[in-house]
Amino acid sequence: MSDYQVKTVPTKAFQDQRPGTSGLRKRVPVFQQEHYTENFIQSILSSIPGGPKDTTLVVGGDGRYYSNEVVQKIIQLSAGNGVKKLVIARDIIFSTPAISHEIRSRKATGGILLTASHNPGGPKADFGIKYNMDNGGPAPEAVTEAIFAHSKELTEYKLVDLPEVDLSQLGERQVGPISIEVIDAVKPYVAFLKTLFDFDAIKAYVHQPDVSVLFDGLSGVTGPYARDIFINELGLDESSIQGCEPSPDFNGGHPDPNLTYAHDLVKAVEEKQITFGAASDGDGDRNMIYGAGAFVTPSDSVAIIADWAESIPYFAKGGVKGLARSMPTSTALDRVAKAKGIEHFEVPTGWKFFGNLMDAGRLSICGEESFGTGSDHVREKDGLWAIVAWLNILAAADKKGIKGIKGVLQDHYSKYGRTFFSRYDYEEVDSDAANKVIKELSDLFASSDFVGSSPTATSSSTSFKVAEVGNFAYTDPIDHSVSKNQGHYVTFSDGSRFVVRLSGTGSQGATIRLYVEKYSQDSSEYGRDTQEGLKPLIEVALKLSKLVEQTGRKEPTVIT
Ligand code: VG1
Ligand code: CO
Repeated sequence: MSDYQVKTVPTKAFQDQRPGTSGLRKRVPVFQQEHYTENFIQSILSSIPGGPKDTTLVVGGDGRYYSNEVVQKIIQLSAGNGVKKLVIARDIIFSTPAISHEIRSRKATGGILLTASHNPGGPKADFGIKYNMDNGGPAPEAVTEAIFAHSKELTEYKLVDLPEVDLSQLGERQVGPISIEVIDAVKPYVAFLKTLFDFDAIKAYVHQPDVSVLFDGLSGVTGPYARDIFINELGLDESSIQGCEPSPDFNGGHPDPNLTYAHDLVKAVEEKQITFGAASDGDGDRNMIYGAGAFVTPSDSVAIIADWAESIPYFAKGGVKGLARSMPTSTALDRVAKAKGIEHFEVPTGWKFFGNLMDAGRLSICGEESFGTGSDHVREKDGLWAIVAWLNILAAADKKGIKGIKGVLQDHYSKYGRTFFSRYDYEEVDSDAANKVIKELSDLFASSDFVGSSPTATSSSTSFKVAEVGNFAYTDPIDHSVSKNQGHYVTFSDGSRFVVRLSGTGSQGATIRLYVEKYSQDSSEYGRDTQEGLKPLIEVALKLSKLVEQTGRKEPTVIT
């Protein structure tokens, strides 16, 4: 050890390293500034509860541009801070849920995840760094705030100068004072999935003559995982996967599985009338389920998985302890929870809020409207898990004569009614204008006669009576920590509502998200187009927030 000198490097603190909804996300040139990345890694290491000394950390990411440079820095800084061992994925390709699983199964101290998720990659695009705890889940606010506080004040960081480590070779080696183990990050995760689901039933289902499958990895991290699942395990042929070669810039695409960015998948599914289409995002924690003529909204997806949980061996065995959704996610899940008499929770946006409930044994299945669905098998949302869960459900439904995605959706609506849901994103809006939109709503909520008033959508002269308003705050039922300012909501007397909040994952300017929801038990509406059904509500939301006036944006950037 004495051969390796720990070097103390003087630095100047940056003031903009506050982790957002899911880690620190900035443009690559920001991370490339001298000391910038080192400072943030040092802040993470210094904020590990109990300190960095003698810890084991799992490291990997979606393989986006600049990943190798950052991993080499992590190795040197970890060595400088007394970390005992780093477990790194071969070529860094490690999906977010698979990292979560690896941390848990190894009982590691935590993990450093290199991803900006669904944001584009490349020299001018986004990079991201996130810390996960020993439960495999994203660091809670107390820890991310400690990282931020540290980053604002640090004056030096510690490293050991080491030669570049070759991350293409499997195996464990000693590099100076630190042990580096390069692992196959795919096999253990796929083996784990096989213990959760009924792969025999899924295999029989996907090989039926009238069933076809197409998965799109959007050139993100899930490619090798999907190949193992769909080709090796389920025995499907090459034509059932696309976009499965991870690329540092996602092949110039936007690795976000929604109707806008996964257009290649949507097009292929419609053209070839594929029964089951699916996609996941850059780091593999999001999913989209889309069959010919049948799109599953993420809000419906989590409700349906909860409703069919008994067909999934993991839940059939362990039971469903509780259900949860993020606040803007539609209330479809709540209706399943009520019907089944299961405890359910509404938490702020971001997966970190589900972890405590899972650790306390009170939550099994949860989801977010942003194409995030998952369970307590890990502590991250899990794209491939959701996709395999759907295949498991379709196999079970098929045996009951309920055919395909459309059949499962119709069956669900006839049991529970239909929740129409849509999100409008206004990306890279001027920050001042975005703040004015929020201020507009705050002022409106403070006025004494707003609750009880009936704003009208002029185009259809539909009016909605305001029943309740607020800025969502959450008290964690387990550790009683309070998270305030989590989104402005207006609920109307017919149960419909809208929510406005600012994104915490953007890297430039501000992104305003507008979420609208309407519930219907009128079966003549079940087949209706979502945007049509929500039109009057959207009009009212835009009017009340003065969004168009304040931002100059007539149309959103993305509608999901
Ligand atoms: C968005 C989504 C949120 C999700 C987060 C991270 O956050 O709305 O539901 O948990 O992204 O997902 P925000 O603050 O931009 O609305 V991922 O796949 O980017 O890790
Ligand atoms: Co993601």
